[in-house]
Order: sequence, then structure tokens, then C-alpha cells
Amino acid sequence: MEAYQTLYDTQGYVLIPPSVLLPTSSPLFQDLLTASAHVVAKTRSGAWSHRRTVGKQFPPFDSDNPDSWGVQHVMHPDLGEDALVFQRWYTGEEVRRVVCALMRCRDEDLQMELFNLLINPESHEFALRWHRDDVREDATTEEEEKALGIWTHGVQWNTALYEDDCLYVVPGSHKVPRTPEQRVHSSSPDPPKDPLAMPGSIKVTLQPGETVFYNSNIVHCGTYTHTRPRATLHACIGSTQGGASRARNILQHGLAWMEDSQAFREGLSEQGRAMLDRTIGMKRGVGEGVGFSQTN
Ligand SMILES: O=C(O)CCC(=O)C(=O)O
Ligand SMILES: [Fe+2]
Repeated sequence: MEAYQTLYDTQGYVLIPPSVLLPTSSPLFQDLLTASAHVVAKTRSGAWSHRRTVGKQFPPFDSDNPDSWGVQHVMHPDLGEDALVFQRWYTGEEVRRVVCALMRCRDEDLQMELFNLLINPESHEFALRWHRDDVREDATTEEEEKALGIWTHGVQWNTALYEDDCLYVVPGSHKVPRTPEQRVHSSSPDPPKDPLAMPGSIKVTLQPGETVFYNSNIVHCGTYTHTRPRATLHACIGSTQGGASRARNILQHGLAWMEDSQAFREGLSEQGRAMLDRTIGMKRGVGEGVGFSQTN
């Protein structure tokens, strides 16, 4: 675990093999694959409206385009048995152990955040511009320094169910403001024509069952094609040690259902319920109107 921590701290991301979190031979892998197929079908048919819409890169997502690049809130109780499969893995011991190690926190500090599924659009090519999740593209160097200094109380990860080479990152950029040249590549709302033209960038390729944990304020982007299947579990967990520092990044996705649904609470394990209670505590502490991280 220590080697993973060191890599995560220095690079801003770390690859974790399937054996640690999701062996492809495990029944859980099959269950997650099946549950994913169900929720993708519901999203494509319009039966599930919480989705990431092609044409819209960041929250709030609209419903302008019928095609989707993500399924939102896969633990939502309205998704029935499938939601339970997603919950079981997200709140399970394996995930919690790695998350605690990377954030150097205790199990009692973990707060439930987001769990979504990233999928291939059905009939479009789409891409996200170079960005940091919770820092705007026009932030000054000083603003970037300040934001990056507090961004250690949450981890985000992608676990691939099919081979996935959609994500690009700039290793080390979670700690330092962008260089003038990197700013040129990350200041417009348009996605890059060639992601590798960004100085220092690399493509992250995941095999089925493999995970990349990343600091979501690392400079990163994504390219999506309809020509290959993508079903990648996309989640984050925070630590209560961060106080309200995670609030905007998380609450902008709309998490009232977590607090309001008795069915959701009842479906969770004891550890899951404790994680939920910590999130509700943070939510009540910050009140309404946290706003959005990005303006486009
Ligand atoms: O598609 C990905 O892997 C990255 C998604 C992303 O960067 C985001 O949702 O902000
Ligand atoms: Fe992002």
C-alpha cells in the first residue's frame, strides 16, 4: 500500500491492479457488469433521467441531446437491485482500505460522495476540455496554488469494466499551477484536437478490473467515442477532515435523494450508513447554494 501512497502523492494518480479492488474472475465483477448493462439500457431508453448529456461537459447537466456519456447516481434506490450491487462495492472493505491509505485517514473519517458510470456515447464523438474538477480555467496562479493546497481530503477513481483509454492526465500537476504553455491548452471551452499536445500529458489505459485513483484537481481531460464500449465505474470518497472543502464539488451533482430516501439508508451496510451520516452532516453544515465548479 505504501508504494501506492507514494505514487499517488507524487504523480497525483496511481494505477491499482484488478486483484486489489475488482478481480475479473470474481462474482462481483460479473454482477457489476450486469448492473451496469441494466442502468445503461435505462439511460439510453430515457427511463433513467440522471445522466451526463453529450454536448455538456460539466454539471449542471441538461437534457438537450438524447445521447449520453454517463449515468449519474448509480446507488440511487430507484435503480432497485442494481443500486444494491453498486453500493456493496462502493462501501465494501476493499475500496475503503485503499481510500483510507491514499487519504491517510481512518475508516471513521470516510464520507459518501459520488458514484456514477462513464459510458460510450451511442452515436457521437465527445470530449472534455483540459480541466481541474474544482478550479476554473481562468483561475490565477495564486488562486490555483490556494485551491491545490487544500485538495487532499478526497480521492476519485475510475475502475474499468471494459478496456478504457479515454482519460488523459498531466502527472504532477495536482501540486503546481499550470505553466504559461499549459494555460494556453486549458483556457478555452473547447476540447483539445490532440490531447497529447498538452505539455507533460499522458494517456491512461485501464484493463478490465483495473483502477486509476486520481486527485481530481490534477489537470486532466477525456475523449469519448461511440465505436468502442465503455463502462467505467467513476466514484469519489472524501474525508471529514476536509471540513466543507469538498462541498461544492460534490453537492453540485444534486445529492438531496441521499438524505431524503429512507429506502437508500435501509439498503446500506452499517459502514455505508455511517459514511452517509457524515455526508449529511457536511451538507447541513454548508446549507444551500454551493454553486457549480465550472461555468461552461
Ligand atoms: O471520463 C473520464 O475518465 C474523466 C471524467 C472527468 O474528468 C469529469 O467528469 O470531470
Ligand atoms: Fe474531471
